[in-house]
Amino acid sequence: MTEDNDRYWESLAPGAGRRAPRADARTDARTLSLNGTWRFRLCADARGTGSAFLAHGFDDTAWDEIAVPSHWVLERVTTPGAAGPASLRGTADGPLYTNTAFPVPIDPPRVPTENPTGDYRLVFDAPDDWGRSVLRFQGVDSAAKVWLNGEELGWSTGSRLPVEFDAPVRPGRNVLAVRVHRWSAGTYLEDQDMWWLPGIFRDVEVIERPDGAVDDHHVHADYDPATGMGTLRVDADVPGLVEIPELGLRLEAGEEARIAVEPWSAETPRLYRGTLTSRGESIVLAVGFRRVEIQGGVLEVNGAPVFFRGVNRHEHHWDTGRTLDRETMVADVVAMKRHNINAVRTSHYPPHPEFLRLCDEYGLWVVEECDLETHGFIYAGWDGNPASDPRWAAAMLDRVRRMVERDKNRPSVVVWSLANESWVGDNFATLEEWVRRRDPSRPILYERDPSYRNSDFYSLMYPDLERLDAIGRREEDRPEGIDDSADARRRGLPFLLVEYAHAMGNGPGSLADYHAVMRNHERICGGFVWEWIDHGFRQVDAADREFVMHGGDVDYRPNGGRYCLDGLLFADRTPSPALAELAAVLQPLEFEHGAMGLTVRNARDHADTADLSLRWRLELDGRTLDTGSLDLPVLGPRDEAVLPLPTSAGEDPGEWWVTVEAVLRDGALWAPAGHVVARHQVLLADVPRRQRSSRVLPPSVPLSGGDIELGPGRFDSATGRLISLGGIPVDGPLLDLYRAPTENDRGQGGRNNLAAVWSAVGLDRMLHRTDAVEVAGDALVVRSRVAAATHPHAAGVQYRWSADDDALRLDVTVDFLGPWTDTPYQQRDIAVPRLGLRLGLPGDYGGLAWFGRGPDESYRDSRSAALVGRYEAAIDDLQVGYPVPQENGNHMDTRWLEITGAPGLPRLRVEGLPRFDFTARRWTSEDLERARHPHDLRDTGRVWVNLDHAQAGLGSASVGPALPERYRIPRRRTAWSLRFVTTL
Ligand code: IPT
Repeated sequence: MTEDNDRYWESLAPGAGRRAPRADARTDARTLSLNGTWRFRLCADARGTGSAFLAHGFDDTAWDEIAVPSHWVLERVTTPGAAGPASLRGTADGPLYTNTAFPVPIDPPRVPTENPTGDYRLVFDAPDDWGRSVLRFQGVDSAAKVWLNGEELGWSTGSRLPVEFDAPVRPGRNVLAVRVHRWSAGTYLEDQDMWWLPGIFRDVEVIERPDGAVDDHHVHADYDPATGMGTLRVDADVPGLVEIPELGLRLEAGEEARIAVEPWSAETPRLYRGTLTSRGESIVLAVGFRRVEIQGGVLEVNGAPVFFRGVNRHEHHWDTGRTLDRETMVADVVAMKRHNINAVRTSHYPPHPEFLRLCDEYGLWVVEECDLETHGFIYAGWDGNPASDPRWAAAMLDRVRRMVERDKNRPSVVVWSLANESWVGDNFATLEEWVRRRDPSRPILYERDPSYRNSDFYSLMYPDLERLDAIGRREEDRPEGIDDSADARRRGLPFLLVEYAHAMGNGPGSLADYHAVMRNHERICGGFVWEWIDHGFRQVDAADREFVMHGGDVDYRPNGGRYCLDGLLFADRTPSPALAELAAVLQPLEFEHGAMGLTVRNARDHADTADLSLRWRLELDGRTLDTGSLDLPVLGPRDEAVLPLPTSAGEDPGEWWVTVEAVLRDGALWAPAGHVVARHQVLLADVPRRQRSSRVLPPSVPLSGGDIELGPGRFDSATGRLISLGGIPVDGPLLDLYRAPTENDRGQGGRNNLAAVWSAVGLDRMLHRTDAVEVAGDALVVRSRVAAATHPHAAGVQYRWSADDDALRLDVTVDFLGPWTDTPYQQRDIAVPRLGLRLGLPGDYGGLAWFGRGPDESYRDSRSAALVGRYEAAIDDLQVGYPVPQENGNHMDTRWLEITGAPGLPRLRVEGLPRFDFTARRWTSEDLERARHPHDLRDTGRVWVNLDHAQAGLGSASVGPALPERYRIPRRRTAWSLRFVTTL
C-alpha cells in the first residue's frame, strides 16, 4: 500500500517545492519558451509510466507527440491499451461537461483510482552561458509533479494559476518531465460550470534569474480626484530604478512621487509606460493611476460612481478549449469594446495574464475571480464543504494569494472576487483578511454567503426585476438568518449584479429592462451577463458533418447537457443576436425625443464625448431621402444637452423616420473611425395615404363541388382553405399557436417549464376542423375549430376573406374555447407562445424584402437592436443557427413583407393592418423542435412563413426568473388583419 504522503495529488496541501507567488511582468531577462511539441503518454491511473521517463537516456520515440500548451482530451493521443493516437472528443475519456456535479465521488480529498494521468517529456537546450533560472507553468489542470534532469522540483495544484519552481537548468541538454493528473484534491475546489479539460494548457517557460533580478514588485499608483495628482511608488525586493519617461520620472524603488497625471479608467485607459531596472533585469511597467473606493454605499472610481456594463467571460475556444492564443484574447477584447461592454468578470478563475494586459490597454474594468468553486457539495447538503473546513484553509488561501500576487499591478483589476458558488465558511474570513492586508486598494466580492460578511458588495445572481428594483432602493427583503447589525451593514453596501440574463439559446429577454432598473439606482454598480461565449467544441459526426458538440453529446454521467451553450457569442465566436441587443442596450449615449428636441445624455462615467460625432438619415418608408451630420457638443460624464432635430417630415404619405447615429470620430484601438456606438430613431410623422377606390369583388360560388373564387384567391369549397393565391399554390394560412421551444421556454429543473405546458395541452399537435364555409355578402367566412387529440379545449377561429381588384384581405378572429384546465398545469399558466398564421409556399420562393424591424431577429422583450427600416434578405440567411435548434428569426412590427421566387413566379406581398410578426424558413416549427443539431434540418421543399399577431417574449428562465407576464400572450379573444397582393 502506498504511503499517504506519497499520494500528493490527494493532499490537502496545495503543493510543495514551489516558489512564492509574485507579480506577472514582462522582463528583458532571457526567457526560453518551452511551448511546442512534447512527448506524451496517457496512463490509466496516477502511477503514470513509473519513473523511467525521468532519465536522460529514456527512449520516448514511441510516445505520442502533443502540443504544449493544450488539453490532451482535445488532441490526438493514445489511450491505454490502444494501438495509435486518436481523438478523444465525444468519448468518456475526452472532454467532460458537468454543471454543478462533481465528476468524482464526494470523499474529499480522495479521488478514484481511475485517474487519467499524462506523462509529459521535453528535451530542450539552454545556451552555454545560461545561469540560474525559474521554471514557470502558467496553468496545468489539475495537479502536476515536475522533474528536471531527473531531480524532483515539486508539485502543485490550482489549475488556472501560475506556479514557479527554482530550476537548475544546465547549459546544453535538459530533460523536463511532468506528470499531470486529471483528478486531484484540487478537483474539489474547481467545480466550476465548465468542461473538465486536463493538461498543460498554458505557456511553459524558463526565465533566467541573474543576480539582482527582481523577484517581486508592487506598483502603487493612486489618483486623487480632488487635486488631479497621481502618486506613484513601486516597491521591489531589490534596489531598482523606476523610470517613466513620459512623466519625466526617475525614482528609486520604494520612493514615492507625486505628479499631475491623467487617470486610468476603462473609458480612458491612460497607461504610462516605463521600466523598473535592477542590477539583474529590467521589467516593463504599464502604470494606470486610479483610485477605487466605496463612498456612502456607492462604488466609485476616481471620485465618480462607476457602472459596469459587464459580461462573464470563461476562456474558451471551440478547438483548443481553455488554451487561447493572443489573437483570440484580442478578438474577445475588441468584440467587447465594439459592443459597448466595459467590464469583465473573469468567471470563474484568473484568465491568462495576457488577457489582463489587454484589459489595461484597451480599457475594461475587471472583476477578477479566484479559481475556487465547491458547488458540487450541494449534493452532500454542503457537508464537508472545504470553505468551512479549516484543513482546506491553506489550499484556499494559496489560490487567492497566487491570483492577487500575479495581478496586483493591473489597473484594470478593480475588484477581487474570492470565489464562485462555494456557500459559506470561516475560511473566507481568512482569505478576506489576507487580501485586505496585502492589497487595501481594491474592494472584495463574495456573492454566496447571505451575510456578505466577507464582501464589500451585496450581490446576487438572476433576481427578477422587482427584486432588483427593491435592492436599488435598499428596501430588499432581509436574507434568512441574518441579524439586525449584519443586515444593516449589508443594506449599506453597493450592489453588484454578478450574473444576470442567461444567454442560453435564443435569448435572453429583458436586457433593456434590467439595464433601466440598474441605471435608476446609484447603489447598483452594474451587472454581468451570463455569459460571453458558448463552450461548444467543433466536432464531426460519422457522416463527416460538422456540428457544435455540447455536454449531452458525450455519453457520460453526470452530464451538464446543453448548459455549456449559454453565451453571447456562438462557439465559433460569431456574435449571436443577443450580443447586438446587448450593444444597443448598453450604448454610451442615451437619447430622448421630446417637445424641446432631442436630449442626448453622455452615459459614460469618466470620458466626455469628444471622440464621438453624430450623423443622421431621413427615411420615408425606409427609403433614404437625406443624410447629414449634427453637432454634438462635448458632454462631460453624465452630462446632457438638448439638440434641435436636424430635419423634418415632408408631406408625402408614409412613415417619416429620422435615425441618429453616434460614431467614432477617429479610429480607436478597438474600432475604426465611423464605428457606430449608439443609435436612436424618431418617428417624425406618419402621413396617411389617400384611400384608393377599388372594386370590391364578391365570391363566386360554384354550383356543385368546385372551388370558390374570390379576387386573386381560390378556395376549396368543402374545407374553406385557400388553395392558390394569384396562381401560387399555397398551404394555409392556418392558425398556428406553437413555436419550437427555446432553451428559456424549458425553464430549469422543472421550474418555469412553459414548453412542457404547451406540449401537455397539445399546442404542438393541433388538428384543424372546418365547421362552416359561408358566403356573407362580399366575404367568404370560414369557421374552424382547432384542438389537440385527448383534450376538450380548443381555439375557435374565424377567417373572413374579402377581395378588391388585386388583393385579398383576411380578418382573423380567435377565441379560446373550453376549460384549458384538463392538464396537470393550472390554466393561468397556459399562455400561448404564438398567436398567428402559418402559410406554406412553393420551395422556389426564397427572397424577402420588408419594412419593419430588422435586419436581425426581434422579440417583444428583445428588440432594441432591430431598427425600423426597409430590409432585404434571403430566407436562408434569416435562420439563426442556434447550435441546439429552436425558435429563431422572428421579425416584429412588420408593415409589409414581399416574398419573391424564381423568375416568372408572382411576387407575394403581405401587408399588415397595421402590423405583424413574420418568420420564414424551409422547415416547420415541429422540424425545428425535433432536430438535435442544425444539420438535422432538411429543406421540406416548401417555404413556411409565419404571419403572426404576436409571439411571446424570450425571457431568461433557463437560469433565471419566469417570463414576465407582460411578455406572454394571454388566451383571450384576439383579432387581426392582413392583406395579400400578388404581382407578376
Ligand atoms: C451560476 C454559475 O455561477 C455559473 O457558473 C453558471 O453555472 C450559471 O449559474 C448558469 O449557467 S450558478 C446557478 C445556481 C445560478
